Amino acid sequence: MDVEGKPSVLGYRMPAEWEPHSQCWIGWPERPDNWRDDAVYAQHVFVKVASAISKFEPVTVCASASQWANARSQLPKNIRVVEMSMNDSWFRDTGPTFVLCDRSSSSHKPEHKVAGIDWTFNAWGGPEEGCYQDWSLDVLVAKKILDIERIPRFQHDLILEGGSIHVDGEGTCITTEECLLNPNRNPNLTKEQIEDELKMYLGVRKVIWLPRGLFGDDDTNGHIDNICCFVKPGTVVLAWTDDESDPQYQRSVEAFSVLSNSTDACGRKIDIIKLHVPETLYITKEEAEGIRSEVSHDCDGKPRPLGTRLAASYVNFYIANGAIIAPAFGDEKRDREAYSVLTLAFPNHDVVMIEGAREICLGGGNIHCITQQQPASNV
Ligand code: KQY
Repeated sequence: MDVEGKPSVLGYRMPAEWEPHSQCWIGWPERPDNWRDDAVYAQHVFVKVASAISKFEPVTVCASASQWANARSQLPKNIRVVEMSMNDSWFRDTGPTFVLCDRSSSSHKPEHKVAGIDWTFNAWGGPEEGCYQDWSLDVLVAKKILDIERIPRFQHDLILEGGSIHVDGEGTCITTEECLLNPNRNPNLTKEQIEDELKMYLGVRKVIWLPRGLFGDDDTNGHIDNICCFVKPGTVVLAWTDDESDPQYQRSVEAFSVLSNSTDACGRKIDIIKLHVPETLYITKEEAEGIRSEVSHDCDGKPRPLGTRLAASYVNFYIANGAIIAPAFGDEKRDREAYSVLTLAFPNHDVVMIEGAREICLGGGNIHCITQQQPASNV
């Protein structure tokens, strides 16, 4: 059911990811021009991610009609598998951004405490610059999820993906100029107009703009969820490198400088925890050869040639109820360091590192990008 009006005016706000969830939504990967070897390796890692999350909160995995039986057979019984068509499986970006109305002071008491924003999706940049040409099924994902759950939907014409925003639940949003001001998203809107929409829809009072996202995150034009995220109000983790010769260095320094000169919506200075990126990873010959677009021309996915640097970052983790589900890249030193940094940053959460997350990275994102939390309504 569609709702008229702006979420914040009706008392809704986007909760922080660490607030309680009723479940997590994940799509099932299958397109052979994005996921190598007909997605078999990606599917194994999606199973690991879904299984890890399901130890902490309910998980629903959505799979196409032709993949439903395969997904069902690979996923543990405690995970619900529902049939849903899609062009690819990035539910952070195609799923709804859930909002919650929990303010006891709100004069407006909506019938539903949880609602969802259905942003407009153009496959990360439209026909010229996006990741594929046909996203007609992706644009229905948010609506289908909200329908399944009988949750009201706010439709928005703004082109925006969930991976391009992070909130602290207390009025602050962080995003990147590289993505949200990219002419391939909303060329007719000014920065101020985009900021106003974020305020009205997410219920935030302040937007902090980092200039750029992670080096090499070209699929998304620098989503925030690969470079920086809140771990609690007033504190962020920031993807970092000590290697001054790495093009990532300037990006991290730039972001550090903006954050350290910013205050959040409550007037707090921002504490920054550095989270070093893994050793630089590149697409191998074997991996490139397994991607269908590299061997035939009947697929419309963005090419992923041998030698391309992967946009690998530990910041792309999911905050489940009581756990952090984070990528491990097989870099022993940095994986261990990431585990320690995240354990200190989230003292009340278990940290679960998912081996083999490189497979998700090969598709252009990571664990945060493939998950979408639904907030609990009984709070
Ligand atoms: O970063 C994300 N939120 C999604 C990555 C999508 C990549 C598409 N190939």
